[in-house]
Amino acid sequence: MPTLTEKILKHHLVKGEMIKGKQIGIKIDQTLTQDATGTMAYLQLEALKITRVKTELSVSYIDHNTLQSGFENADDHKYLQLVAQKYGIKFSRAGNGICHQVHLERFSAPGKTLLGSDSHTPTSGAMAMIAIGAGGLDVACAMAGREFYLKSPEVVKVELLHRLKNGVSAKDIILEVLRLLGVKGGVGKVIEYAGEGVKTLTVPERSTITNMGAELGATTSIFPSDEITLAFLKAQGREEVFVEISADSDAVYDQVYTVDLAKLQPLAACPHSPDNIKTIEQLKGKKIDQVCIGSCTNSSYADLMKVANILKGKVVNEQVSLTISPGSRQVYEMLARSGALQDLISSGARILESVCGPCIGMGQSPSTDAVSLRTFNRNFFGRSGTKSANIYLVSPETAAYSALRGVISNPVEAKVEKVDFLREELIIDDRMIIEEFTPNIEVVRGPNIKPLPKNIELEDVINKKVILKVEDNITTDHIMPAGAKVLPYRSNIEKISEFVFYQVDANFSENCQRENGGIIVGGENYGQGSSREHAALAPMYLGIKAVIVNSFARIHRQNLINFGILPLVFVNKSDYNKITQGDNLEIVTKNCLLEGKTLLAKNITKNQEYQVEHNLSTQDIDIVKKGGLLNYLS
Ligand code: MIC
Ligand code: SF4
Repeated sequence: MPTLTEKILKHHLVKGEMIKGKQIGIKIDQTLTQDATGTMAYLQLEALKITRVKTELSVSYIDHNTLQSGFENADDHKYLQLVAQKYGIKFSRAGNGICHQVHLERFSAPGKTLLGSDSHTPTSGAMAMIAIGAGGLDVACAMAGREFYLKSPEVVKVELLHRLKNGVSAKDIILEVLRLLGVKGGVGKVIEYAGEGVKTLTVPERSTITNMGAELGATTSIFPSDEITLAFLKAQGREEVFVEISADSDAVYDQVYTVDLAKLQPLAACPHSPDNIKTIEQLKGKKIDQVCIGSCTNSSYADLMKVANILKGKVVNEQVSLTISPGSRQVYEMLARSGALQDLISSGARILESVCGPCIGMGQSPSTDAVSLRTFNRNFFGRSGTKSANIYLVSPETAAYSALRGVISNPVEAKVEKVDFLREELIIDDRMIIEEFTPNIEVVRGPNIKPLPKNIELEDVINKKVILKVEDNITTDHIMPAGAKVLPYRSNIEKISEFVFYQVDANFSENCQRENGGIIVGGENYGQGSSREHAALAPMYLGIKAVIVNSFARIHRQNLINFGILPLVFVNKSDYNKITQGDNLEIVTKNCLLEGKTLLAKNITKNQEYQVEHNLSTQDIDIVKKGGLLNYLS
């Protein structure tokens, strides 16, 4: 009867019972971090005072901050390399590839659990893993051997029928699922793929789907392991980790959706949300200025070979700038060996490093009002670095074909033949992954790596101004933007806090300092997107005590708890409309913050009262009361 998700969770269950919606603690087998979230995660690991990581495998990747115009990133990388060596963590050097792509290729293993300080960690769900994104502190705790807490999820089945037509790709499948479920349709759920269509998809194709399941707000997404999984592992020289694992044939799901692959057509997510889906036929002919191919969603060897086949012998349209970022060094080398790199270069494509690059706003910000087609997973407002730009998320085929024509074009018309890339022998070379354990090594911190800020215990009465009121679907890119200007300060909370909400309200940080903190009020799905705990840590530093919204995204809510900020939800959603920015709110927590009980938020300015619920477990209440998880554990 169990689903695949239930099988793996049950096998790893160490705390609680698997009752939907109730908190459970699971054992984490593997962790991953990347450099933009990693410095904080490892500063936190150091505070946990262990001598060696207790997981089966932990990997630290350098892939986000690699454009260096100052010393900050270089210092971070040095720190990360030393700290990895001190605690016995594998270290994937800059240039080796994007964490999710490399992890999928070199470390993913069916039936295992993976926790990563990056929201796209579910990429490895393509290999039948329960792979979950979380804040750095949760990942640090997992490395220290602590179980990871989550709400026992609902399981949604997406049944895939038939096979894709030429020119239609895995990206179109996940865009269709996003059209069906929306950006908050996956909250509290795991999305399990099943059906005859599964066998028609290779592991990299499956990983495009599980990767972008993050945009559904899902806890994770997962495919069963089968002969396709085994073939991938064999090609990677790692067949010894294979186990066959899938849902029972009579498994019971909370919801079921069906996608007929044969009927799918190329799709695009239009500005500024991954669920704003239109068909390419509807958008056809729209002039474009830029095309970016890559990111952890679509940068596999198979993806880039499809791109090379489309570009071969042609030149990119003169009005378009095309960049390509291979997902890993393996992909890059394979492109070179096969000769496809030559085709890409000849076409005028600008080949970038094997890193996140433009996806996180590190370079390639589009020109004013530009239309940019990207094979990435997020087109949130301002994320590209240009507020007036319009970003469309598409498949590699659509991106490449459109780059040639200068307008959005339907790749079905390109008539590119399907190629079976698994038949080629892959280049396997792990020399860019360092594995050392030197417990006595001195860990050097550059001047931009500041000590962790500490929170105080929760006050008995929170009496603060609503310092900011925002609408639905606020992303962590709104709260704590990334990009070339801000990313170098990920290890310096005092400095990075100057940028909190600055695209929404340029005075936010100053206002917090003047008012000695405050309360934030928001709508639905507050905190969607990235796992960056800086979106909780920096507001904590600025004195934010509570966030009251109509609903939260999972990772951000947990990050708020981890840093001692009360996450509250309006019992009556319409109360959101009654509050004005600047109102004074009072919330009594002493003797009132109890499991299963609601709290009262009094609007002193307007003489109103609102019921708010916290949905915190007893453990989470203790964590918030102490001012966060690190205080709780020490
Ligand atoms: C992202 O895609 O938004 C990021 C950058 O990878 C983040 C992590 C971060 O902010 O460092 C994520 O997805 O969690
Ligand atoms: Fe990197 Fe973009 Fe993937 Fe985030 S979504 S890990 S920034 S490639």
